[in-house]
Amino acid sequence: MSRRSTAELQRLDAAHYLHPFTDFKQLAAKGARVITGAEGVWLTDSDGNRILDGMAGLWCVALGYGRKELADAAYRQMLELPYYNSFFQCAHPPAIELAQRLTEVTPPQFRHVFFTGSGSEANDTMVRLVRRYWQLRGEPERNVIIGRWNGYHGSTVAGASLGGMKPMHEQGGLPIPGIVHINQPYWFERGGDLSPAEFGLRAARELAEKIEEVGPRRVAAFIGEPVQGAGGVIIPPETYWPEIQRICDHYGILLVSDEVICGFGRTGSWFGCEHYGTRPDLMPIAKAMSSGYLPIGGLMVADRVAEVLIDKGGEFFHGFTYSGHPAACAVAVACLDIMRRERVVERVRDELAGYFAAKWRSLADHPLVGETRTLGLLGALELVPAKPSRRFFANRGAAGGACRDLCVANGVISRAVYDTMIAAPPLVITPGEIDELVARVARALDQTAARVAQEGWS
Ligand code: PXG
Repeated sequence: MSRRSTAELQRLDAAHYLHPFTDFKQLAAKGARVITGAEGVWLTDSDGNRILDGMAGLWCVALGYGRKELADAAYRQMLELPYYNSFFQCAHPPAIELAQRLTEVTPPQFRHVFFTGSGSEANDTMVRLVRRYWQLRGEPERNVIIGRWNGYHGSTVAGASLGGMKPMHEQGGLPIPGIVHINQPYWFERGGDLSPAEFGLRAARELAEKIEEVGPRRVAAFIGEPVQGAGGVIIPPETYWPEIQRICDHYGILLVSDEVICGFGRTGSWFGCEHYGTRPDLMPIAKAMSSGYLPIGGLMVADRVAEVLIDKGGEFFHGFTYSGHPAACAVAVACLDIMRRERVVERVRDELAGYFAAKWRSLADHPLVGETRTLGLLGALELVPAKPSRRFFANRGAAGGACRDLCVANGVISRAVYDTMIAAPPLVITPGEIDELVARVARALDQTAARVAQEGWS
């Protein structure tokens, strides 16, 4: 698109462009990394460097870059019908087809979807729909939704409120009323002397305690990511989710499985809830649904909720201009078709997950690495000041930030959540590319260790 030099692009960027989750002044001083192209799992920047995308964009580019079939689907749809809405009793083929395709790949309780433009909008939709559901059930006082500290459910007012990112709350007078939080199932930080299995149960039982504290007749729903993504790839002990399901059933509250990251194969199952055996009533989805090629999200609604809304609901006063955007839907249909045809999810489950786990685990020998964990194609490394210990660095985040920059210098994108390093590559990565990813991260770890020693971080 542009033949401007890197310096010129950086100058214009600093002058005009406010980036998401960014310290504007700091970035303007440093200059943004400008990505100009990509193919497969490889990004190209404006200086011509090739970088292995260990984060699949932002956890979304499941099928990798350069998929002509997805571009063709968008192009064809844009010529045929670039836009029409689904308000006022209209519909169009791509949205209808996508709704039907989604019910084929999601768990059997889901036969309806509400489309949105993003994961945040999916979660806003969830809040409105859950509250409407309980009104219609004759229990309007059931309007409290329980989320988790350090969960992430988006950046809109409701999404950020459902999430448990305290720095986000502090900047915005959040959470909104009617949203409360329990602790996360983060054994590395909070497990103490408990085994992961014991800790998983204890963490889940905080939900029952919170329900009792709020009042069992006031709680509408619980929301959680099967594996917390943005919070640091926090893979809960296997005991956690079954106990959460039991508690939701016991109190009769709705279970919301936020599948924006875990959905569409990331964990080696189609949806994270299937890996953990829960039966959610609602599932926000987005990201890999279109492999990120066009923005789209949605809320899957289970029959027992949909039936109430449909039979008793009347008009639901909610929707977005781009709910079910035709081109985005056409791309998502093509994306799901490729996933099924190429057996992408099965390949993650049967071939790549084990390979990735073994390679990633080899990093546990590094002096800086206190724990490695993986599920499917999600990986995390905990950087620690001393082994064997689950103690964090005193200046939390410095080592992680350094490691992230050194990863890029070594030609691989990783993400640091404080001192947790993360990998979530495209699901089409090859074993050879996994070797390359891990080798590059290993080099970055060596250089980070040198930096830690030099700075005296402990
Ligand atoms: N739910 C979950 C579980 C997410 O991970 C959202 C909802 C919101 O989706 P939208 O499409 O509104 O962004 C997300 C988004 C990161 C990062 O740095 C993670 C997300 C978004 C941006 C950055 O890890 N997740």
